[in-house]
Amino acid sequence: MTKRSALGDQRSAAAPSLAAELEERRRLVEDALGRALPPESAWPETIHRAVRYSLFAGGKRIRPLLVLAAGEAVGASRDDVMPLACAAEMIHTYSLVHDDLPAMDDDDLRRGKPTSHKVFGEAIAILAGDALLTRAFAVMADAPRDEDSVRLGRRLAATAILAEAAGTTGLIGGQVLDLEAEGRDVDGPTLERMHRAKTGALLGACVRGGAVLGGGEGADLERLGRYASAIGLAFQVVDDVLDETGAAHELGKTAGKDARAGKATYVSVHGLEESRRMARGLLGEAVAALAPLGARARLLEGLARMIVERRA
Ligand code: GRG
Repeated sequence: MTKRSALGDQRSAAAPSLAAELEERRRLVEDALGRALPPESAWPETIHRAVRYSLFAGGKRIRPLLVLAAGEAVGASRDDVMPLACAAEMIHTYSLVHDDLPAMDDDDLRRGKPTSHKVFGEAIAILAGDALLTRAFAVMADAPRDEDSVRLGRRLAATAILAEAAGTTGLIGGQVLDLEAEGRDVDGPTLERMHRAKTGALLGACVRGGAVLGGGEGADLERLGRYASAIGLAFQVVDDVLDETGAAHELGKTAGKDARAGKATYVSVHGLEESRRMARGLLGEAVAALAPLGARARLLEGLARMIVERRA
């Protein structure tokens, strides 16, 4: 069977060397996430099993990779930005666990596995989401004893960026808009606002937060902010395209669910081809914003292409 990307072509998402570099960083993230959480055997075992079940269910780790790539773009070491990489993935996973609950999107399948509430029950799934959100900020606050005031300041600034993205003007606000939009006609600007808050805010925070935590300054931060804004929206446009065109076994979640639920998506509002055109346009904006950074932004550029050309 021929596999097609979200843009409808057969390009591979990442060149082999880039794919290997991303894979190396992904492994570092897996290790760091493993260390950032209590083991399954820690009391109370049930909650730690539930947290690890969702966090290690096979996510693509796009958000941590964006943090590491943003750090590299401003010359930071991986260790400098790893706390934010882990915290962002924990917040992302919490949002998926809660989004899948019967009171929200009511989904049975996530990352190719039964959802948390299907395995552990609703109460534990709610608490697992809460635990991930709480742990994320504990990880950000866990500064080495000898951390100097400049680094502490960066840590605080990155934490504020993350908190804002997770809060009522970001993830939560977008989810509220999404719930309120169900069964209603939604226009293009409202849909864009919803997507930017629900999905774009956290992705953007990974880039901007990674740059700030890594010591980026001035024009670099402004350029990375423009990149973050473009890929944040592009991610959800592509998700809408994949929901229309993808298969459940490729997506690891229920395909076509938004369309069946009568939810407004980029495809329902703008059509499939226009949505693909918009995704390409946003990719172009993201790549253009990176141009002055040269080779330092190579990974960020690769991730932008991966986001727009992905199949799941
Ligand atoms: C419950 C506070 C709260 C918010 C929920 C993020 C979200 C808001 C809902 C999740 C469902 C959804 C459609 C999210 C949009 C973002 C998205 C496409 C998430 C999937 O991200 P991937 O593809 O997933 O990076 P993996 O599993 O690879 O990490």
